[in-house]
Amino acid sequence: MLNEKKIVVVMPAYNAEKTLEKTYSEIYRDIVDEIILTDDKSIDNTKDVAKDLNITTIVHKENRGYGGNQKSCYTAALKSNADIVIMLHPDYQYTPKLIPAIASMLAFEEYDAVIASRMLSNALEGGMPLYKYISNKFLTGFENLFLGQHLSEYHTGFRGFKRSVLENLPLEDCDDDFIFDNEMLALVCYYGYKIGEISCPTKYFPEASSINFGRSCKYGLGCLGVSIKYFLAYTGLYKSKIFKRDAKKLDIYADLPYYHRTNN
Ligand SMILES: Nc1nc2c(ncn2[C@@H]2O[C@H](COP(=O)(O)OP(=O)(O)O)[C@@H](O)[C@H]2O)c(=O)[nH]1
Ligand SMILES: [Mg+2]
Repeated sequence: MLNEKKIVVVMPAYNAEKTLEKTYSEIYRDIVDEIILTDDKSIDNTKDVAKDLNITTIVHKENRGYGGNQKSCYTAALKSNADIVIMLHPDYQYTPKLIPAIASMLAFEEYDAVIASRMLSNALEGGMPLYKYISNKFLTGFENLFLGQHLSEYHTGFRGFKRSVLENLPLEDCDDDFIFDNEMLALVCYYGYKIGEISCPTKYFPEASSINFGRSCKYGLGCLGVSIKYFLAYTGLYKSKIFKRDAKKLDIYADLPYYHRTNN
């Protein structure tokens, strides 16, 4: 708890058995009330490593993709009565030691959403491939222009949200693949929530980065599309699916395939 707010860390996992324990061991438990991992039908033993660590574990029956996995993360966190939800990748790419910093920005109500930015830190020194660095800079410039923001990046996988953001955004209608992250941030802006940033060291090593050049290109093009759709919706010219008034929110009453539950 922090400022009487329940803090829940969610981890969207896919083949994270090698890095999960190390990531988990660096989570500062004094303020984190619960940790939830959603396993998107990994082909390794992620779910049992999570269970052995006594992490609340959900295992998808089918592989849904990174966005689909996050939908389960946030639904589970809302079901657990989280006030503050922090997404941390279990691939040990982002340092868990900054969870208290992110949590305090949200728990003391200064911000509605927080992103931990690699671009304010050591992205290249941390081993981010040059093509990803350049694309990140380009996409960030493009998105800032179309979304009217001043963010240092839109592509980090280390983020925190207040409960109300997860309840109000139409996340169910967002994509099930990687572009989910970008759609979600665009919606955060569209709904007028306040976004804070902190700098965050990052590390690139084989287990922490599996996305290849082809998938990165697809993601990059998707980001350009999200910015343009945002702009069209904002100016009232055309509202695409996620920007429509009746776009679907997460269903907090949905049944989730729990594999292991902690008692807290
Ligand atoms: N659900 C799902 N998640 C995936 C898949 N591939 C990667 N991920 C997750 O997506 C996140 C980002 O992928 P990663 O390979 O680490 O990308 P990078 O760090 O941006 O180079 C990680 O938390 C992975 O566990 C997939 O096919 N399905
Ligand atoms: Mg990674």
